[in-house]
Amino acid sequence: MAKRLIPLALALTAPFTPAMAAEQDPFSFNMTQGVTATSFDAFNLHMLLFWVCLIIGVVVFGAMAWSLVRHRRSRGAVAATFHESTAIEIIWTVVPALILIAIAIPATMVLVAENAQPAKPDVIVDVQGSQWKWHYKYPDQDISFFSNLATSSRDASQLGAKEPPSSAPYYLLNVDNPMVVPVGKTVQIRVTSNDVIHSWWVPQLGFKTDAIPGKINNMTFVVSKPGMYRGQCAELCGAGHAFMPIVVKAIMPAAFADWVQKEKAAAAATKADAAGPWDMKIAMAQGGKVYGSTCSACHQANGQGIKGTFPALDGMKLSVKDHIHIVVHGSKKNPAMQAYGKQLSDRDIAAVITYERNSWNNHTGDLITPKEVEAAR
Ligand code: HEC
Ligand SMILES: [Cu+2]
Repeated sequence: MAKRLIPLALALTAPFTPAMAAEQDPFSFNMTQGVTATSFDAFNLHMLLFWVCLIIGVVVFGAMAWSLVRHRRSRGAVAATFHESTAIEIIWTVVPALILIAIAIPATMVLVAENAQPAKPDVIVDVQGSQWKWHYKYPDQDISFFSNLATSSRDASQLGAKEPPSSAPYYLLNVDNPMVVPVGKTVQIRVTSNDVIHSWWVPQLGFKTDAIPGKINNMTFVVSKPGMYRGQCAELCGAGHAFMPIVVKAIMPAAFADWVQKEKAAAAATKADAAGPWDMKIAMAQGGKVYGSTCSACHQANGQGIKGTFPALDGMKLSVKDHIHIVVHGSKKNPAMQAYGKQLSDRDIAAVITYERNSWNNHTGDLITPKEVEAAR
């Protein structure tokens, strides 16, 4: 018995050895300390309460064990027969009440501190949840982009019972475009939703913020060290709930400034491209990308859809006109098929429709132009 207990005891103490405290440690049973003041506060509160609970446990179980041993029958103990003790009733009501009040004070202080909003944050990010991706907009920097589940995770999620391949690290926790924030700066996020309730949750930042249609929830944080911090939507929001992870990439302010410049240049390049040449090859390449990030969650990479839920696009008989219409304006019958006119550019829509009409067993040869899409808006 003792022999078996030793490895168990070692396993239990292992998480407390410094070597094991490393990030992403699967044997670390404690909650993350995180990288923001909020998460530090939450962690310290958690440890304080942990010790309070431990002491209460030791006192209660100690008293029980002592009584059992002390008043055992072999010692000739005779049970007392008294009923009702006002003194005891008062003690076991008042003492826990005092403990609860004592706990409530630091807990409330953490909650209040967490919700304090600074007058002037360094960076503002508008976060919008939608089925099933996040949209990030930096109003002051004039940057905005969608953050979709990474294609490697998307493809691996379609393997059925097979293990995801090693080419899909951070399976279901990786995105194509992470939210980027500067380390050491005050970042305010303003969270809302485009459809149903989502919740923006990154454990290492120390909070969850609900994304509610028609309402904006603010949250402020300062990330203390560079890194990739991963989270997920934390409000059940439909079939793709597990497929809208969150990745926050925290980088030094100088690198952040570079990133802002790069994003701006890329946006300008896309704008310039919009006037550039348009042919089957360009449309298919761009369409494949848009399809992989935006459409394959439902219609699947192989165009087969999911029987009874999302229609197959492989072998579809849609006219060009109807095809453009449903992608731009969405489906009245089934809101899962959103109006992508609001989310994608004319070029992206023309590309993805061209891609759908010329992939799998579809060989229509139709090349849709951005002009046709614009006309259908
Ligand atoms: C959230 C799930 C979802 C996503 C993402 C999605 N669709 Fe759909 N799509 C649907 C559903 C559901 C329908 C069926 C609508 C109906 O019954 O009216 C549909 C229908 C369609 C149809 C009509 C098929 C037919 O044969 O009538 C086309 C074309 C289509 N989608 C293209 C796209 C494109 C292009 C994208 C990406 C830009 C996309 N879809 C993304 C759910 C989705
Ligand atoms: Cu969600």
